[in-house]
Amino acid sequence: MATQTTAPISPKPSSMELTAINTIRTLSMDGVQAANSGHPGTPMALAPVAYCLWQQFLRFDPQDPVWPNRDRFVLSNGHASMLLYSLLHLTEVRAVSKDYETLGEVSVPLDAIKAFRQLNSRCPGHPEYRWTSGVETTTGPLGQGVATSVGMAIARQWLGSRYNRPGFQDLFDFNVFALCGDGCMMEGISSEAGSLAGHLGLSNLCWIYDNNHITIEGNTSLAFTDDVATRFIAYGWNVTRVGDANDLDMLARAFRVFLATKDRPTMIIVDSHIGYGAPHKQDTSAAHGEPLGEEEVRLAKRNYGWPEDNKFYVPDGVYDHFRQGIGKRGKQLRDAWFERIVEYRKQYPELAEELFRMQHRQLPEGWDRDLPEFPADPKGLASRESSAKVLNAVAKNIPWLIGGSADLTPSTKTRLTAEGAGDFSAENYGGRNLHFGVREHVMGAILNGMSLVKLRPFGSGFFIFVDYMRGSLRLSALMEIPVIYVFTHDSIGVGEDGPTHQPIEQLAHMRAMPGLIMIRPADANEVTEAWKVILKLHHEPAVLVLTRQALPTIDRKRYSPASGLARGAYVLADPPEGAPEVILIGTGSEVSLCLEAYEKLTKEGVRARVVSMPSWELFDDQDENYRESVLPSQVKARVSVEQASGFGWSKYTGSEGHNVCIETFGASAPLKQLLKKFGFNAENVVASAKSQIARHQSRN
Ligand SMILES: Cc1ncc(C[n+]2csc(CCOP(=O)(O)OP(=O)(O)O)c2C)c(N)n1
Ligand SMILES: [Mg+2]
Repeated sequence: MATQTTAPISPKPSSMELTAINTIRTLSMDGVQAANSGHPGTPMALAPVAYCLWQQFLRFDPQDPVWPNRDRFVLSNGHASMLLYSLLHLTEVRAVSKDYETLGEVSVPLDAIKAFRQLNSRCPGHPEYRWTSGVETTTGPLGQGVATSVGMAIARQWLGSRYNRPGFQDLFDFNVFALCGDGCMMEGISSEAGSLAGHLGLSNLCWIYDNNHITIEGNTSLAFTDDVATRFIAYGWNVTRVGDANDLDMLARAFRVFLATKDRPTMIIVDSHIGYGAPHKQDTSAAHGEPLGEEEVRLAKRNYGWPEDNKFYVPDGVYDHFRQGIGKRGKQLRDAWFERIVEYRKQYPELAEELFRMQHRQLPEGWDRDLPEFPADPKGLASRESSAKVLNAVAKNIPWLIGGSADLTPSTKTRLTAEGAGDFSAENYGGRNLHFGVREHVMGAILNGMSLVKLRPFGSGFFIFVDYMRGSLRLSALMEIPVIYVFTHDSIGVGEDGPTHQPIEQLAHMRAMPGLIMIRPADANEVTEAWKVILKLHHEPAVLVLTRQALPTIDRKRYSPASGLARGAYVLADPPEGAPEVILIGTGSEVSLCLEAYEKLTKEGVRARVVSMPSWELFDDQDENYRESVLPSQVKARVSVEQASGFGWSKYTGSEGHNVCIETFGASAPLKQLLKKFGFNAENVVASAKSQIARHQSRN
């Protein structure tokens, strides 16, 4: 039985401040109660923290929630979503269209709060970017929000470095605030993020840690006794404490300390009481993730001096109070910024044009003018090598295409070499080559943060380690943002490194993820075409899967042009005469093997077709006629060839087709031996093709 530990309401706030804070609390409680599910306790506890930040400090214009130089607020403890929805509602944040136009209507009307967690409500269980204007990033998987905030802070430093000019020193000077809890602090990604943010000295970054000692299973003493302050001091952060979440003066002081700190990120550790004011549930895990219950809601409201039976009650003057605070300040700042931009455009027309395009996710004129074409070459080059050439050809023309690797740039070949590209560091925020260190998980989240600020970020690594960053990558897809992932060492082609480094099920993983475009090009010219597709994406993250080993550059005079890549799959070779008896479908490094088998089959008079299928997703997007023209339904003899798990291939080969694939964890040996062991040679593909033809003939 919980003890009655209700702390007294702090006498410090003015009555209007307290009314506003309690409105946030009670809206949150009522929303959760109406849904009969959700997390009431943390919004109740953190209402004063969020109130103080938004009302006094946040440079955010509710009427234009996409103004580029706005401060970013990230709710990393996304389960406390009602806190954010209450703020968005009370500050009357406007809805924004997909084309970034502000609409007249509010983003979160009271009815949406009443429909918290119901189908199509603007208030889903956890905050979702692209669904609710004013939500800066999707949060819910703990740790992702704080990690993403680092990307936003990096993006702002980069923007400042490139676009702040004499007379416009503060064109980009926004701050990034992230509110987080014990869960975020426990997740490993927050350590990766804190470590890198400290290293980079991101003084525009402020995390507010809700130190309430409660998680789902009970008190944090069950599993978490870190000295968080010391941990972050060790990361190079400025750490400050507020002993009472209700103490607006101390909170304001802490935010001022943050603003005055110019050489490192700041963490404000705030002690709070989850379920603040609920007589039986305060300070218990019961307040974390279940509705308080009608009676407890009533008692908590009584504690706040609130009308007990009023639901979704916004007292007179509350909206106006926010209008006079964050509303007025935000609008002034926003209007002044846009006035400056008019001047900026006069003095720096080219930079202003860049900004406009970037902020609308457009590409510069002529971005693709230097794309390389590769001559046929039986020896060829690794797709990581051709990709390096293409990447640098486009990066030259797209200044805000920036990225890096988790300590593998020499292997992934993603270094930008254009003049002045440089390295991003605490001493040079204008660098375009980022060093994420050996931190894949946070690399993904940082890319998300940079993309949310509208840079065009890419990150690279070994394909196998996509497993370490899947959580972040999933959020790129869920948020529908065009982050670019470049993964090399894509198969047993890595050879001697063995099973720990040989991707098997990773292609299937990526293909199962909605909203993601994966491309595994067959040769250098497909690499060029792949980048063309990727850079034009607006709403999908892309995964480019590349080889370590050399791939022949296919003779495009003899076989079809690589431009077919844009349709996901295309006929690369057909029988000299007549309809095909068998279709060989390959991706990436296996396409040239299919061609080799095709030549042998053709010599023997077998009518084979080769389909290069670099992207399932792009192919599935084509109309039925096209798909039928590539994979005619009457040709049932089909062989897929891919150095990975066969999972999913029956979608194209049919349940009676054959998949040359790998269903174990690979092996450590020179590639030649591996190809033999796993049957990736022309003889095996030819034999598979013939047995397919025989099998399906015997059925007719
Ligand atoms: C990666 C991840 N793991 C698990 C969860 C499920 N979960 C949601 S909230 C929570 C406990 C969070 O505790 P804390 O951050 O202290 O939040 P508080 O209850 O104090 O608001 C857990 C385990 C999650 N959302 N994300
Ligand atoms: Mg907690």
